[in-house]
Amino acid sequence: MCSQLQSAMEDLIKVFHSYSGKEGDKYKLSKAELKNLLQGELSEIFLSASKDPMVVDKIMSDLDENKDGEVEFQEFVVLVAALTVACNEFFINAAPSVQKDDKPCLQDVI
Ligand SMILES: [Ca+2]
Repeated sequence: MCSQLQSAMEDLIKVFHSYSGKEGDKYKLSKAELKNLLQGELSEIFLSASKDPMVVDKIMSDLDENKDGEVEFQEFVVLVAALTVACNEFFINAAPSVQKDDKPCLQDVI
């Protein structure tokens, strides 16, 4: 059986591939695929992305380090890591007052 962290890593890969495999390069996210991933998986955080198409452009250009117009897994995990770090800081700061059934979520961070 996989450890918790290993299955989280596996999930990260699976989620990426389930969106990246829709068109073009199977292992890279096109802008449309990135938009679908943000809306499907991170909608609480990037809710405004659906209203403002420039938000997806901005995230795309921030993530696309090698400027090939697509986001590969390596570039994608940078976003996930940054969000996870922000979330961790929020948990640390909020820890003393947080109730068990009132856990902060990613959308409270941004
Ligand atoms: Ca790229």
